[in-house]
Amino acid sequence: MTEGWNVAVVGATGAVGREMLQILQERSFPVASLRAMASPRSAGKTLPFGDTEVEVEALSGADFDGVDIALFSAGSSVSEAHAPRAAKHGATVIDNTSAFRMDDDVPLVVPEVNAHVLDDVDTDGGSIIANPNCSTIQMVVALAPLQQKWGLERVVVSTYQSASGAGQAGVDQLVAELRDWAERGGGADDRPDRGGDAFEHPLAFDALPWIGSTDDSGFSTEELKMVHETRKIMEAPSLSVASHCVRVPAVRSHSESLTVDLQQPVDVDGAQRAFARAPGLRVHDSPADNEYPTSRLAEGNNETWVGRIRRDLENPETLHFWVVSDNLRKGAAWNSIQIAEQLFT
Ligand code: NAP
Ligand code: 3JM
Repeated sequence: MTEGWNVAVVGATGAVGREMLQILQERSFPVASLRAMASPRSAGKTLPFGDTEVEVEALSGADFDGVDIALFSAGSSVSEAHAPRAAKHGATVIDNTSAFRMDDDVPLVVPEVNAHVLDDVDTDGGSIIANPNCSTIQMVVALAPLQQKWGLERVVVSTYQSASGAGQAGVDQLVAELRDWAERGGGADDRPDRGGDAFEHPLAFDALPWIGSTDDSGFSTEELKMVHETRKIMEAPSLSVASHCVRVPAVRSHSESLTVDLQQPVDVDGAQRAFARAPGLRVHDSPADNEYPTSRLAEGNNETWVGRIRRDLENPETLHFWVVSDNLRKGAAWNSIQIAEQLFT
């Protein structure tokens, strides 16, 4: 390996980590050396990286000496335990977990929305930068052009989140349920009747209105992340956000229905134009031709797709629309690598 940066991917064997390796290659990110880290279970395994392979190290025994960029994606408790250590050894940490997102001194970044907060980051090492939750990221990409042109009053969002949002175990549970269903006969009465490693209930043939844990508010942690992270990224501390997060049996990509009250009347053509001009967004909105964003449309690409754009029947200041993006890409790996590109290339 040649000129460039020494990069470590923590959680490299996971759904997000594998996507990180893929995107580093796709983007020809200047990687001088690559280290792949995961749990001791994976130590010694190899992962493909372009034409080569990289051997996985156990994070617990790994030092970060010489690492310039550490991309963390192994859960919040792992980041809490190891990201400060990596930063102390001189790495710039880009963390995909919820561990540090709401810390006042940690930038929470979606480059299309608030790239300017990266201007103050010292790339000589020691900084931690947080990547938002997957559901928050795609929502703020779509809200940003509305905020700029019409101002935001209130956001109501319902999510339809894919199994891969719960990592590889989520995909594995869904696939196992469908395989068992087919083996049991494949009829309506053969549906799975108990949950698995990733979800408490069967996900196949159902929708589960509960993601994460909760506090006394009755909202789930996933819903609360969407409220608080959105306010921080959009620099709108009193923005009204109501969120309802639901797991659905899609494999990849999260979908969201949004109802947004604006500060001024909006027209559909103007909203379409504002979305179409906004960075990272693609409008796909011709329902009469069956053109609207689906999880399959978004899967494997870096775009955030918007469609079903319509003005409220009663209130001219209210816009309804549908937003879809690949949770493992823009919702995680791609957003992190965009941050790395902005800081280091
Ligand atoms: P995943 O498929 O379950 O992968 C988890 C990764 O973490 C694996 O590489 C695993 O290594 C590693 N890991 C687990 N425990 C570890 C430990 N004690 N020490 C070192 N490594 C450990 O999950 P994922 O979907 O990739 O997500 C990883 C994290 O990214 C999430 O927990 C979340 O904080 C964040 N995130 C996920 C999404 C998403 O849409 N999935 C979006 C945004 C952020 P082994 O293979 O060795 O077990
Ligand atoms: C998405 O406690 C945990 O490790 C939860 C892991 C997790 C997170 C998180 O909180 O970091 C799983 C799926 C997220 C996220 O992006 O917020």
